[in-house]
Amino acid sequence: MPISHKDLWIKIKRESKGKSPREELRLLEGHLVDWPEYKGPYQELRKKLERRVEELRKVGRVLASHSVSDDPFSVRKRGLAEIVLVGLPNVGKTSLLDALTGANAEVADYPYTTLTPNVGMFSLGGCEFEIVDLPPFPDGRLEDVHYADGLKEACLNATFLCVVIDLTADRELQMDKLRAQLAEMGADKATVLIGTHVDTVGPAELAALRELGGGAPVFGLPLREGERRAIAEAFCGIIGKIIVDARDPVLKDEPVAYAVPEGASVLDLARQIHKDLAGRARKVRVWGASASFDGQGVGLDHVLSSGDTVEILTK
Ligand SMILES: Nc1nc2c(ncn2[C@@H]2O[C@H](COP(=O)(O)OP(=O)(O)OP(=O)(O)O)[C@@H](O)[C@H]2O)c(=O)[nH]1
Ligand SMILES: [Mg+2]
Repeated sequence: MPISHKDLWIKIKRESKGKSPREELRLLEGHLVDWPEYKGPYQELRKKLERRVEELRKVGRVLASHSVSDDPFSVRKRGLAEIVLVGLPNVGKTSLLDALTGANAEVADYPYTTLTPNVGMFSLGGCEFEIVDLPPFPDGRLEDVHYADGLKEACLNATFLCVVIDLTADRELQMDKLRAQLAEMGADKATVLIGTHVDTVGPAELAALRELGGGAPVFGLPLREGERRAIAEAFCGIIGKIIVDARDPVLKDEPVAYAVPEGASVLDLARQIHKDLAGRARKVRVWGASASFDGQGVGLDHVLSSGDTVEILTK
């Protein structure tokens, strides 16, 4: 009785788990040599494996031959901060990138899906952060993967790290493995924690992740309503900024979020919105924590708080 294509796929996935890309390439090449002659779904599966093998070979070539200028791990910084996603294989790093940035990077129930960094911009109004989805940290030791130098380069260059933990697996073990490898690199940076698979395990597991975070902000995937904003606020907190909303008092349309330095005044915000706005401002009204009451009239020197909404009237 031949093995069904489904069982064959499960077997290959199980064998690939935790393997480095080089080991996985060897494994898949071996399977393709012995591939059954059956048609239909076996042929589909074969095509899938061939695509994967081609990708693994390409990455091997790129990494073997890269020069400083085309190093895929050397990412040009854009936006307010460059944040790298760090996690063990198959925990949901690329899913997080896609959810935050709308990128359409490949997500698969397969370890080492990502072999070179995927980059996207996470935007919230006028606040933009660069998110770099890295290939996985290995389950074992850093030197087990051929791209260890790239991981180190990306982590050392990043503004800070976002550690991604699969809540269906052992949280503590994942944290220990990642911390050990980050310490080995000397990448002792501020972090935000993201627990994935909250839809499977429930919010209590996410709350338990807080105990491991040592005070780091913690969020979950799938993202909940309003979580993009909360994540952007946490990112801003790490770089000493707050998010305030500016609303056009004439159009009364949706407010636009801006990141301003902590302690910034209305004047600072006005300059950020438009270089001429501060000079033309006639009246300012504020809603939120810095206002004594909703819609309080304030001067340009009024110091803003996180989450304030500001209207700057020019006539
Ligand atoms: N239900 C559920 N599935 C998720 C979640 N996050 C990720 N997944 C699934 O987990 C699998 C792995 O997700 P990826 O985003 O590719 O994981 P990764 O960490 O980028 O994987 P590598 O690049 O291989 O290290 C995919 O099948 C995803 O659909 C989640 O929050 N909930
Ligand atoms: Mg990935």
